[in-house]
Amino acid sequence: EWPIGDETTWKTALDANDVDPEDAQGVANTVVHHITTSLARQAGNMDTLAAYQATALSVRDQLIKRWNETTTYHTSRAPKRIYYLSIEWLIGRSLDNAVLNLGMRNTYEDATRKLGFNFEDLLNEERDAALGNGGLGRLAACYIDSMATLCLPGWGYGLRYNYGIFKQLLSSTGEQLEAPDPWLDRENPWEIPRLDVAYPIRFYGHVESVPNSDKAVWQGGMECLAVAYDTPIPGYATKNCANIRLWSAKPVQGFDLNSFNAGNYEASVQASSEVGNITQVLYPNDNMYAGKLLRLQQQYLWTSASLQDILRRFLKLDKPWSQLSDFICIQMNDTHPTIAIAELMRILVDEEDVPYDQAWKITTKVFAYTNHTVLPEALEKWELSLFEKLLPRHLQLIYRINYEFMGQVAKRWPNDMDRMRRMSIIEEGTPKYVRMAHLAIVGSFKVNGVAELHSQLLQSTIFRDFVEFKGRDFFTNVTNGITPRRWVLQCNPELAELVTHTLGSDQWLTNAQLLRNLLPMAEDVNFRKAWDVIKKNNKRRLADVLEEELGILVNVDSIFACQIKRMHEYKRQTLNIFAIIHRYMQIKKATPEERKKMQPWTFIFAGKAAPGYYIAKLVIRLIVNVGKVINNDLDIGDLLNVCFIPDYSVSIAEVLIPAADVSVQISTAGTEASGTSNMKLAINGALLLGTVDEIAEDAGEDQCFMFGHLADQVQQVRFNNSYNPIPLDQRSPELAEVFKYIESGVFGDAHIYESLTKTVYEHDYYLVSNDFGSYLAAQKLVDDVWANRDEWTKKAILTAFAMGDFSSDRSVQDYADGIWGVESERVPE
Ligand code: 4GP
Repeated sequence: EWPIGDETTWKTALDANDVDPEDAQGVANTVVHHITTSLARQAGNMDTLAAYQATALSVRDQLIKRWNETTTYHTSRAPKRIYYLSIEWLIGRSLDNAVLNLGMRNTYEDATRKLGFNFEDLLNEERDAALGNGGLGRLAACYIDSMATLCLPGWGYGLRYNYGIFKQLLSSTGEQLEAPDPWLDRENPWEIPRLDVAYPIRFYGHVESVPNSDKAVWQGGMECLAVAYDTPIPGYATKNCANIRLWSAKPVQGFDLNSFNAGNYEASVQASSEVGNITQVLYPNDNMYAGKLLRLQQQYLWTSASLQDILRRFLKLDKPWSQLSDFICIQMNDTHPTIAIAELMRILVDEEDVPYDQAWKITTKVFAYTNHTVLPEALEKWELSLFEKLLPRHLQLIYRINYEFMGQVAKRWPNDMDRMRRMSIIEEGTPKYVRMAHLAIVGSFKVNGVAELHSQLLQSTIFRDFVEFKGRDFFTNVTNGITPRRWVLQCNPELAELVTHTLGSDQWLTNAQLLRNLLPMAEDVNFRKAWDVIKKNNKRRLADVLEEELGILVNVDSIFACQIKRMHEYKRQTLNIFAIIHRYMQIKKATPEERKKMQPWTFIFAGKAAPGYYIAKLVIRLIVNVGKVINNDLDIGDLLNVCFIPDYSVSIAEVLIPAADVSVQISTAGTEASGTSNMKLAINGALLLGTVDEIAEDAGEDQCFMFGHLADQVQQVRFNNSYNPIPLDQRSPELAEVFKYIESGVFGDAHIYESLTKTVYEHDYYLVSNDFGSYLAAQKLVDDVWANRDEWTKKAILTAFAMGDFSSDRSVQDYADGIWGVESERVPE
């Protein structure tokens, strides 16, 4: 039955909004409508920015329509839903991706051309949504794309930072400078403010227990609101549209006089700006936790608001709490949302009158936790006193959770104090800490790592005690993946076209395993020619950018070797730049005859260093200064170039990745949980030069250049480096030579780099010297294969088309089947 008003009027009006996806005039109408109304501009007074904005708004209309249909459909079906909680969403640009997923790319291109604009120019007006640091945040973005495409009923939840990851600038001496990224300044056409969807959030205050019950009353302190902003995410080849709901902190409407200092206007205004601070900026650390109060405020605001929202939806179903896990699953992307476990307990016990034991049963069926790193410096632990101040009730609940948990451990292993100390959620000592990973494990029904090796290492190292306690089945692996829509179709349209044409359909975009059918094409001369043309075009496009942005002229016939990722000691950009210096020294020494036999290389780096990470910033400085010397040395011709592209972003990656010949993945074995740039590079035909990597199995070892110590050797070598050190010139004579060269001042004042070389001279925790020789040898093998270009192309093709397993559709389906227990709910056509 029609709910309100006249049905015919409504339906006619709704139909009038429909646009035929093939109708360029219809699309142009909607764009012009936004130009003249939403933007209040005249047709004669237009620039590309305004044209981009109007086009984006027109696309957004399409998304909202699908979003509404999806929501209505899912509400009517009431399926189990999956909620993906991620404190980072590294989305990048949305326009191109949206029109591709809607199947309207050509129509929009046509329509905007007819209106006098070049679609590519409009795409370049868009600012990246850079609400993430690196792998973890980009993974979330790929996963929501796959959730939409697989038609899973699910949403993402995150924070709407006013400032995303900082903009990276380089000083004239090669130092990283950080500038804010006010990405919302131009307004964000992709978000829909939901000022009506807002939840109260409390911080600080005090707790009063309720006699003879598990309950307590938490009151006082500071109250604010979390307000929702929605970003619709269209699936590919489906009407389904998912959502990322981002929370923004706002003062309580009309000022709650208690929490905003009644009678003191100035203080209350200040309190409100403090509240605004909470969602001001993304913490710029990757694989590293910082322990700041504001970060804990962010985590609580986000998880509490998300839970309130999730439970409101559940309560509408009118089901008992005992059925909560039949209707919702919450996937925690790392430990950042772990406070949600205590928050759900608080809501159930304190507000919903559920007895503690029952509440715990309910809670532990809802959460699953993904770990993304074994690096100890990345494991979150909150100083207990800070935690207690901000979230006193949650700490009480965590004590109780820990008490019950320790009781179970003690029962199983009586008198094993050491084990209890290791496993406790509370780390004893001065000061004390709350260990979030332990809480996440104790409160979840499943824990997973993100690659085979990583998941094994988790179980044999940092979570070993928990494997003994929970059993092996409790831990699992879900290997990461990337979306082929953005990382092939959008960034490499010529390759996508070749694949679709050769396969006779575009189904590989939703079933990436079909790429395997193209493996035999490696033997087809014409296919290889077509492949080479595409790679060359992509390299030219990148070379143009390098010339324009950096003033560096590169040889497009050289090997483009890309190491594009956050700057981190464990990722060993050091190994790469030291090897480049070594290569440079070899070229300088070589006779003209010898030089003729050498292969030309262009090394490309991009990545940000955390602002407080001194050594990582020093590595950038070295790379830039080595580049200056090498790129300006006319003597070596075009045998070698080194480029550091500043301000790495998703949209820069989209230009870099299709142009790469070699994918540099050289972290110390066992330290990189999974890596995802490796997957994007491989599927675009870059050969893997690396230490251990799961993709080598699928690509075939023959296609890859592997080197270095293996994960199970690292501990021993590391121990020797520290306790039985041999001098560097014996460990690696080549590296010792490189260091001498740096110390001679070729790349600027030598002592600038002392603290960097010292890390290798002394403990060499990351095995740079131990792997240096074999890295050089692996590069030599690359040289040899490059000399036979046909063989190279074959390997590239065999690599790319073996990557079907690394589609995020596969990963997300694995989660859905193995952990979430949710099923596809496709909106009917
Ligand atoms: C990253 C891991 O370092 C990377 O190997 C993995 O591919 C990615 O997560 C997604 O799973 N971890 C982080 C972090 O970004 O901050 O821990």
